[in-house]
Amino acid sequence: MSDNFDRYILWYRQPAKEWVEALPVGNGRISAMVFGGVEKERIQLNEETLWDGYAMDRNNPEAFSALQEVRKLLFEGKNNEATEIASKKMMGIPDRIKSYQTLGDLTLEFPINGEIENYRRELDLDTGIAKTEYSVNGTKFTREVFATAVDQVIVIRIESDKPKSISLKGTMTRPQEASTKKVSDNCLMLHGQCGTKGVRFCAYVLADVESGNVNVIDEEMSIKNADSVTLLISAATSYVNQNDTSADPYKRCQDYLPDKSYEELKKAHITDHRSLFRRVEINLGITDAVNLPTDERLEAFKNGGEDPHLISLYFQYGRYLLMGSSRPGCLPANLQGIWNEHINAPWNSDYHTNINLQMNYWLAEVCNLAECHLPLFDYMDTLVEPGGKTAQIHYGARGWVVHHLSDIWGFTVPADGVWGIWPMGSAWLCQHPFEHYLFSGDRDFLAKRAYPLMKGAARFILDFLVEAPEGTPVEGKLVTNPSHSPENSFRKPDGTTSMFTYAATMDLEIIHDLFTNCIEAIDILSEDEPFDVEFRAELESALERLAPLQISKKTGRLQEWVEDYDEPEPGHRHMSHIYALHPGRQITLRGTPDLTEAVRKSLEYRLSHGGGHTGWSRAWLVNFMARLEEPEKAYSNLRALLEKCTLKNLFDNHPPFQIDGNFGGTAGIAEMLIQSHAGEINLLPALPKEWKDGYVKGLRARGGFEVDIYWKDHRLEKAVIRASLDENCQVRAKVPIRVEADETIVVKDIDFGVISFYAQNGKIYVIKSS
Ligand code: FUC
Repeated sequence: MSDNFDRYILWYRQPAKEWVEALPVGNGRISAMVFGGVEKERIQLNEETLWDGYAMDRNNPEAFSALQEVRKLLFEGKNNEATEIASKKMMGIPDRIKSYQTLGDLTLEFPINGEIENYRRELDLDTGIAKTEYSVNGTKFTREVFATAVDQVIVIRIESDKPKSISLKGTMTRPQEASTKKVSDNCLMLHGQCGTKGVRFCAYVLADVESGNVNVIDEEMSIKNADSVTLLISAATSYVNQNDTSADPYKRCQDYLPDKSYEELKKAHITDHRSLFRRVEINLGITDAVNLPTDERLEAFKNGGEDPHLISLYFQYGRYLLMGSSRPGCLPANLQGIWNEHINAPWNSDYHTNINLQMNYWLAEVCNLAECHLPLFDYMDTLVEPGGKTAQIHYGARGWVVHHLSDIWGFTVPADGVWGIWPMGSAWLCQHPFEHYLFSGDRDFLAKRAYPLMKGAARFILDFLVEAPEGTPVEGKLVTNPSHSPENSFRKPDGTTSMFTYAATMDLEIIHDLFTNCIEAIDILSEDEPFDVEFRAELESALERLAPLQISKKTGRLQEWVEDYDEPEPGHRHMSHIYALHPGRQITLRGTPDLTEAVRKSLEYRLSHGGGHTGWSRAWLVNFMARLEEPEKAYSNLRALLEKCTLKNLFDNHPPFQIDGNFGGTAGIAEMLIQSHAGEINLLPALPKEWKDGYVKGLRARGGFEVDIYWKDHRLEKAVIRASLDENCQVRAKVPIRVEADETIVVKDIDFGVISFYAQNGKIYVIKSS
């Protein structure tokens, strides 16, 4: 089987009727959704810093004094009284976030005199170019759109095979707070401001016309009888950081406009794009369905057809979308990545930190896009200061805290409702920089970037933990209070329901993860000389005293709450208490068999009550089932993700569109093919029968490894492991394996299908099944 980069194409026989059929391009900072209309082309634009709102102090000075009272009531089982006080006194002021917004639309109108034939539009994931083609009266027209990270503009190229046949009218509009203006005879500008105190923004469209002529009159650009047209769109706002919106968007827009030809821009763009995209190649099998337009393929798949290549395409699309929405130096991918047509987006297209933002990055390391992970760490850095104030004012704690959502203005207070009092966002986020270290082995990053963030988040938790009083099921243990199992509620024996409690299982798991990661980091950084000894001791003793995970005596399931409550919504989309299985690693198939059995039961129960009904929830199930090494269950959830939660342009449908399902789904596919969270590289841990022959090249494993895996007849054939560190390498497969290595390497056969050897930086090891 050979590489098939030329097959990663989404294509359609008709223009997009709605936004969720349009095709996305993005460079991490600016983006476009291309509709591909023939007479009227809509190109909807975004700039990642165009958020409503501004920085403000939202801390609630009453919160800390209410905390003691709320804690007491929760320990006494007076959940509803605690809810009432907390809702009044512990929320941020104000407790609502503002929306990430559209920049506006570029509309291009083309005079069409004749019949339209041979229409096709596509998005080539390997080049990052969206293309629309059609002919009119025998003249062929082609349009290309791409967002280049090299030159920071969106490039639109219009060509035809007949001289002087391109004419168009172009306008730029936005639903509110903007106007358009002529800049010069070939440049039009859209500009405005969010409210009176928000960011100022601006977008330029600059035309370069070959023969023919171009003119801007009032608010319209008009191009007549050209051979070809190149339109460059630059966009910027006044946002510098959460406290500074003093940049000049006009100057930024002018500076971004490159002095390069279309050919030069395209060449540089493709080289850059492929340098990331081509690191991973996947082939799960190819059927005739590969020749169908993407919407028809998806429909056939929904009707029960098998199309393994559609899953390869979906996988690569996840990588493509991360590249488009999260490049170094930019903001991280939000709930819609970077693509949003609304002024008031669903959930404000914000950063939800009780799963969604984290899920956006589950694929980053394993799918070989580690640099696309960096915006998340830069963003976390910006939350340390405001999160430190919130920690102090709301909880009297040191360190930094983030609750269940945030924005680009340093929002760290509890928001929305009482379920927003969930001070675990920072702790969960800190898994990410540590994972970045685990995959790369970059000690400098660990010392300078990851550990300081982790330590601050752990500092907060250490101060936040309290001892459970006498009479509670975990008496004498350290617990969180107040606490939530994100967005889920429970029913107490007296029939009342609540969400608000202490010691929800997820908190304990996140804390376990954070503290063990901190201890591991301290040990690594202590190799030359002891480091943070006292803090390490504090973490160890807190871990020992932390309330344990509990398996229900009644049901055998892992308890979601400190007491074995009933659930009003047993199929709830959040499966927070299973965090320890994924993305955590406290529960592993071979390391903790009893807990594994309990989470298996919990998941079965959730699923049998309609669990996984939103896109991201379904994607999480794929990851869970992969970790349980249940190939068919992982596959059936992946199928359901495509069947029930995927739009025509392959965007994830929560509903509505929310990008986490794409990213979580891609991560889940990777997790079915390789895992490395349990101290070994597990090859093909959950390969379903539907993927008979195939390969995946360039996935990464913790310990600095890059891995290619080939299989035939559902059986591992060969794996190639490239080491980038000197590191022990333990490999597991479902068949007996051996490693081809030189004699200097000592190989231990540990068990059936498990070998171990010491890998050296720069060397390549070939694993063969025997
Ligand atoms: C959480 C989820 C919702 C949605 C929102 C953005 O609140 O419970 O399903 O994904 O985030």
